[in-house]
Amino acid sequence: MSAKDDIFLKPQENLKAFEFNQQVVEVFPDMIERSVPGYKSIIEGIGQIAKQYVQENSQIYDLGCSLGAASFSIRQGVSVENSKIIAVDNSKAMVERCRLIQDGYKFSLPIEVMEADITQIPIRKASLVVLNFTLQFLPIAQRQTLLDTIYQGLEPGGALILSEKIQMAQPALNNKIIELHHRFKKHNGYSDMEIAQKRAALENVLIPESCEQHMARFKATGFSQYDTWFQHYNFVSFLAVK
Ligand code: GEK
Repeated sequence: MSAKDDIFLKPQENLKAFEFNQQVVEVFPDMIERSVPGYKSIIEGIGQIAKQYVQENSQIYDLGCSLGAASFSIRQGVSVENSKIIAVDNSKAMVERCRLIQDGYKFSLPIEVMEADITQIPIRKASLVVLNFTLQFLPIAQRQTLLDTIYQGLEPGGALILSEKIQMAQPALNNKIIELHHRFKKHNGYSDMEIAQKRAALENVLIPESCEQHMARFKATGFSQYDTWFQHYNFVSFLAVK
């Protein structure tokens, strides 16, 4: 059990842009579960999808791994020869806590936790790449280049799982879905002020795109098959196969 997320509970006069710092690390599991509809199901699904796509003698990348929940789900279900997970995050606080958690468990699939910017690392011999709610934090201009790098590094038959908060293409419907998401957060114990302050802190930090934009990017990258495998309100997960 992680500590309860109360970061935006009190009114903040000088609201700063959201950062993945030590304060966030301390409450992260609680924060993500109470904020992202379907998070647990997606993590579980990633483990199941991994069983279908992870190959022997390959690498699995968990990009923007935070505390390594997706890696953990994959490690629990997959046992193949000579493969390993490379879990990457550019938040020092996240990486330190992730190492501590992952080192506490022994699975046949080893894990290497790296502190790095996911736009700066090579992707090699990959059978599975996971971007679980990470691409949305990159400037839009860098997103195609990252997908190209991932595609180049994937083995034939390898897969990319991309989970994102999305924006509906039609504004009226988009507003209704945002309202439903806010109700979901309220139901999970966040106050209106917490919801409003978090939203403001994420402005220009988390930049959502539409499903159509993600699909167009998969096509431009060259993926042979791609579609959604999960959606709850404006939270979607895609599977793309090389
Ligand atoms: C999970 N995948 O629990 N390079 C490396 N890491 C980055 C970068 C970057 N350029 N930009 C952001 N991050 C996780 C949840 S959280 C999603 C992912 C959320 C990292 C950032 O430090 C943070 O840990 C993560 O991406 C996003 O399955 O909190 O909404």
